[in-house]
Amino acid sequence: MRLFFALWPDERLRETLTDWARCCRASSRGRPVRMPNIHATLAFLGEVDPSRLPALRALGAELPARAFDVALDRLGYWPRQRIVYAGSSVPPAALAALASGLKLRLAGAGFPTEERPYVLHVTLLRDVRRAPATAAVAPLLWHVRDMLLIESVRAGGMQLYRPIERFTLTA
Ligand code: 2AM
Repeated sequence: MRLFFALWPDERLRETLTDWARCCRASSRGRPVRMPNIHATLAFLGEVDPSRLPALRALGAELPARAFDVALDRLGYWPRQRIVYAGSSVPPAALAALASGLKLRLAGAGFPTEERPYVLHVTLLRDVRRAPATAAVAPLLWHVRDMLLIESVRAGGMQLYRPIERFTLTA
C-alpha cells in the first residue's frame, strides 16, 4: 500500500484553493490538482506492507497532538518539484510539533522519514515550469482538527486518495 499522513481541508476551503490554482495558472501554467485531492502531506511513507497498518493506526492514535488554526497566506513555487503550492508565512508551533512528533514516532517504529525540516505546502499545480506572477493572496484561515492516514491508489488513469483512518486532534 502506498500510504501517507495528511491534513485535509474541508470542501469549502478546497473550493477556494481551486480558485487560487485557477488564477495562478494563468501565469504559471501547470496541471491543477483535482479539487477532492487537495491536501497537505504531513509524512509520506511510500510503499508499506499492509501488515504494518495496526502499527500506523496505534502510532497516530497515541500521538499527543493538539488542534490548531493556520493561515494560508502565500503562493509558493518549488522549481525542482515543479509545483505551485499554498503555504503559510506564519506556521503555528502546534503544526511543527505535530509534524516532528509524527516523524519521531515513525522513525522509532522503523518507517522511513524525511530528512528535511517540515514545510507546510498544499500543492495546487503540478508540472509547473515558471513561477506564478504573484505570491500574494487574501489569507485563508484553516481550522485543522484532524489528521488522516491516506492510501494513494491509481484507478482509471486518475490518482485517488482513500482515507484509511482519521485521528482527532485534541482541542
Ligand atoms: P507533494 O504534494 O509535495 O507532491 C501523495 O502522493 C502525497 O505524498 C503528495 O501530496 C505528495 O506531496 C507526497 N509525495 C509523493 N511522493 C513523495 C516522495 N517521494 N517524498 C515525499 N512526499 C511525496
